[in-house]
Amino acid sequence: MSLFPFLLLLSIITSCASTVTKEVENTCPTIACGCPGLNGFPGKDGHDGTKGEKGEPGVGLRGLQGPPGKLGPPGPPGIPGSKGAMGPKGDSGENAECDTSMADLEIAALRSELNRIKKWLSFSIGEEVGKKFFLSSGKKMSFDEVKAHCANFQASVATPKNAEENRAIQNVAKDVAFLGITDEKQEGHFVDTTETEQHYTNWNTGEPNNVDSVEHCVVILSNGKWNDIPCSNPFLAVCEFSV
Ligand SMILES: [Ca+2]
Ligand SMILES: [Ca+2]
Repeated sequence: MSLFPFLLLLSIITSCASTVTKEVENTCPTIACGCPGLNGFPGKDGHDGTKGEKGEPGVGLRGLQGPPGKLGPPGPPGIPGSKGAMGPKGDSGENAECDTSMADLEIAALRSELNRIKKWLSFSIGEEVGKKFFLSSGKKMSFDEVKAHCANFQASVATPKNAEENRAIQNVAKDVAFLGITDEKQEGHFVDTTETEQHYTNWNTGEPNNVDSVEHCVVILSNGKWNDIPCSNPFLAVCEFSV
């Protein structure tokens, strides 16, 4: 066998190897010398990088505001607030006039009833003259006791200011009775129980005589005439009531 072809092939390989060695040394890509390889698979994703800074607002137009959302469910009741200050008194109600009318009717009814009672009393034991009504308890007592007795009934001792009243007291008493007239504070100066001078008088003959200088009270006799007597003597109590 001839060695020529073998030597020729060896020469080519050596030449090529020499050329490759030189190009590698000259950073020549290996691909220039051989067939290109297949591309490898993509590598795995890397880890997320750090969050970047907030960017600048965009320059586009802002969109229109959307419609309001649906009404949410009612919340739980809140804590009761503190009590407020009391307000001013209100106006009278519509029934005030009605109440007043009822009160007027009741007063009118009471007055009517009172007048009926007064007529019964006048018919039996009392006497009414003008705005005075005279009544006797039929009891005899001292002048101070008569004053207290009448005051106990919101009345005063009968004191005639004219002949008509004197006649009414005479009719009620039917006996000797005290009048609300004295000269205890100043002898001979007769005043009524309010210390007002007594102008009307109806003295009996020879009176007032102030016997023994102790007669400082006044009584009405059965004939309607007056006599001054000691205040401590007991006589009928006749009281006068305002009507
Ligand atoms: Ca006297
Ligand atoms: Ca006398």
